[in-house]
Amino acid sequence: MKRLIIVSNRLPITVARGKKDSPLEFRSSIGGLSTGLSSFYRSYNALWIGWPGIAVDRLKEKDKDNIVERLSRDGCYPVFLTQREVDNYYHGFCNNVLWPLFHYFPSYVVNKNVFWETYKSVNQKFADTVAEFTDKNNTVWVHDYQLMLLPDMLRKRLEDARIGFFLHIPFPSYEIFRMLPYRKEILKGILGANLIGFHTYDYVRYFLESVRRILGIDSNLGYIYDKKHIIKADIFPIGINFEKFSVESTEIENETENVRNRIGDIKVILSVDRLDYTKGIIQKLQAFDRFLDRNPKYIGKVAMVIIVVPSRTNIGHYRALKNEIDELIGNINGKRSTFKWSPIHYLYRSLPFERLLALYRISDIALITPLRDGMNLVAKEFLASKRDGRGVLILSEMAGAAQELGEAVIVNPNDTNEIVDALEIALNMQEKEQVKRNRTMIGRLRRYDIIKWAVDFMGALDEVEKLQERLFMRLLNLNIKRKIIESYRKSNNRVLILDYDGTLVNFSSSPEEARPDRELLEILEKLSSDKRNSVVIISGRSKDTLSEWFDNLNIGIIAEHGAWIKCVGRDWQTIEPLTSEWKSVIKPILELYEDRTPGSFIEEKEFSLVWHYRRADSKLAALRAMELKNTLLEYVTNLGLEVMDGNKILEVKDAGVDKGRAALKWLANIDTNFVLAIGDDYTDENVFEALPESAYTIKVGLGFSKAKYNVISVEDVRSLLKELISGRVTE
Ligand code: ADQ
Repeated sequence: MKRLIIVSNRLPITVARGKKDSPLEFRSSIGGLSTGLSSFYRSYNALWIGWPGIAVDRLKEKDKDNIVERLSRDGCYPVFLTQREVDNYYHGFCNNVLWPLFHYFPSYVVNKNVFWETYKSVNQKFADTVAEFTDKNNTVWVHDYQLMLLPDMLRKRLEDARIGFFLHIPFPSYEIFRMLPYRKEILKGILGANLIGFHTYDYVRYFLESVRRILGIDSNLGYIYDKKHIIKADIFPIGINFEKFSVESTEIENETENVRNRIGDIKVILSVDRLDYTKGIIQKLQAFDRFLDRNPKYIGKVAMVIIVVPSRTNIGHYRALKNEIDELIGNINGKRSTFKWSPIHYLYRSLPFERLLALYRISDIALITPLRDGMNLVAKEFLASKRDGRGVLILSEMAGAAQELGEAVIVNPNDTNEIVDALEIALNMQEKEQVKRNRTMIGRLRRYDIIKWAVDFMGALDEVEKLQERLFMRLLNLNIKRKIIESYRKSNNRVLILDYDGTLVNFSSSPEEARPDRELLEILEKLSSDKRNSVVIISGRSKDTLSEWFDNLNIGIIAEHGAWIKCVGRDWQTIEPLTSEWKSVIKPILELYEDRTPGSFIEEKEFSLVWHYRRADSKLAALRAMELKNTLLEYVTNLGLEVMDGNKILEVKDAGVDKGRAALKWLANIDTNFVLAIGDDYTDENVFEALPESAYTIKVGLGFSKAKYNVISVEDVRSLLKELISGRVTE
C-alpha cells in the first residue's frame, strides 16, 4: 500500500521522565512543524519516524516496548539514541556547527571530529529504521538540517524510492557554506532526494550555486539531471495551522480577557522567541529602550511583553545570552519602572497554547526582528490570530517570512534607529490602514496554510516522478537494443555518426584526460575495420586535434561543428566556402573579456573563435558570459555569424555551419539503410533533427531531446558499441 513516511529529528510526541524510575510522560512537542503537520500526517496514512526526546540510557527494555506501543497509537515510531549520540550529533554537530553556520554566525561554530562522525552514524541509524518500513511504493519526506545525509543514504538502499527533503532553516550563501569542512558530503547527502524544498527563492539559489561550485553539477530551471534520477529544488514557504490561531471559543475569549485585565489598558508590544542568538533579542531590547528615550510621552502607556522560550542551555553562547537578556531587562526596568508601570514584562518559559494565543490577540504590535530566521512562524501566527484585522507586524527583512509578508513594517534588525522608527510608525498607524495591510496578508495565510504547503510539496514530488518516468521511458532498453543490433546485422552499408566529448569520453577540463583511451581506440578500431561500416566522429574540436587523435584509424572526421570534413584517406576540405575575415572584428571583443575575466582564454579555430570560461570564477564568468553574448549579438547578424552558448564556452562561428548539415553531407554519398547517431549536447540536436526518420538517434544523459532514445552515460554508449561488434546484447 502507498504510504507516506515523515522523518524528522524529533517526533510530534516527546517522551520525558522526571526522576529516575518515575513513570514516562508523553507530551505534544513544541514547534511549528510537529503541531502543524499532525493533522496532515494522520489523514495521509503516514508514519512519523524520529527521536522521542529521551536518551535510551535512561530506559529499560520494558520502557522501550512501552514507548513503541504508545507511539504507534499516534502513527509514530522511535529512533532510540544514546546520551552520547544526543550530545555529539544533536547538541554537537547540529547545534554547534550547522545551526550557527547556516544562520551566518561562523565564529560561533565549535567543531570536533566526533561531532561529524556521530552525525554520520546517527543519520545511518535513521536510514536503517526508515528502510525497515519502506519499499518502492512509499514516499519518504525527510525534514531539516539534522538529517541532511539521510536522503542519499536512503537512495543507496532504495534506488526507486520517492524521497523529498525540506530544509526549515536558511540555506546560506556559497561564501558561508563553503566554510564547512564536510560541504561535499552534505550536498551529496541532500541530492539523494527527488525534490528539495526551501522557504525562499534565495535559499534555492544559494543551494544550487553551492552544488554548482562545490560539486560541479549544473542545474536548469531548478532541475538537476543526475545520472539515474531527476532532482528538483523549489520554493515551498511553510504555512501555519490557520484554523487553530483564528479559532473562536469561550475558553479562548475568557483567557484573552483575563490576560487583558492583568496587563491593563496600555498598548502592548509583543515579542515571542526561542532563546537564541539568531533571534536578535538584545537588539530589540536596546531599540525599545531607545524608543522610550525618544518618546517620553509613551512612558506608562506602552509595555513590551517579551516571552523567551528556554532552549539549548547546555551551550555556552545560549547561557551567556540568557544572562545578557536578564541583565538588560533588569537595567531597563530598573531605570524606568514606576510603582504603577513596568516597561517590560519578561516571561522566560514555554506557555500553554491558550495563553500564547491570548497574548497574540491583545497585542497591538508584534516586534519580530531575528538577525536570521528560516521562516518565522510567530509572525504568521500573530496575524492569523487577529480576527478583527487590527494590529501591526514589525518584521525583520532577514526572516524568510518577510518575502511573503511584504505589507508588514519591514526593518533591518541591525539598525536600532530603524526599529525605533518602525515602533513609532506602528503606534501611530490608523486602524483602517492596519486592517487594510493585514487583510491581504491574512488572506494569503488562510489560503496557503500548512496543509496546503504539505499537499503542494507532495504534488510537486509527484510531478518530478512523472517527469522522471517520461524520461525513463525514452531510455534504451533491451528490446530496442536487440532491434538496433538486428538491423545493424542485416545491413551491408552502415553509418555511425558519433559525437566525441560527453559521448565517447566524459567531459574533462584537462586536454590530456580528453584524449581517447585504449578501450575507446579498440572499439573504434574494431568498428572501422568492418568494411560494411562508415564511422565518423563529429565534434566541435579543431581539425588539428582530431587529426592527431584519429588519423591512423579508418574513420571519417567532421571538425569544428561541421566546418571541416575529412573522408578516410583524403585531405581536409571545408563544407562550404567559408571566410574568416570576421575574426578581425570579433577577436578584439573576446580579448577584452579574456583580460577582464581571469582564468578565461580564447581558442582560435580556423572558422570559429571560442571563449572558454571553465577555469574562471563561475559567478564572474556567468556575468561576463551574459554581457559578452549581448555584445556579440549586435555584430553577428550583420556578419552572418552565430553565437553558441556551450558547456562553459561561448563560440562564434559562421551561421551556415552546423553538425546537422555536415551529417547530411556525409550521408549524401552513401547508400545506407542503417544510420546510428549518438550525441550529448544541443549541437547534436541538429544532427538528430536532420537525419531521416529511419535513423537510430540517441542522446547521452537524461533530458528531453530530438533523439529517439536516451542512454545515461558514456559507459552505456561504449557498451552499445561493443554489443554491435559482438552482435550480442549483454543483459
Ligand atoms: P521552529 O523553532 O520550529 O524553527 P519558529 O518559526 O521559530 O519555528 O516557531 C516557533 C513555534 O513555537 C511557533 O509555532 C510558536 O507558536 C511556538 N512557540 C513559540 N513560543 C512559544 C511559547 N512560549 N510557548 C509555546 N509555544 C511557543 C524552524 C526554523 C524557523 C521556521 C520553522 C518552520 O528555525 O525559521 O519558521 O522551522 O519551518
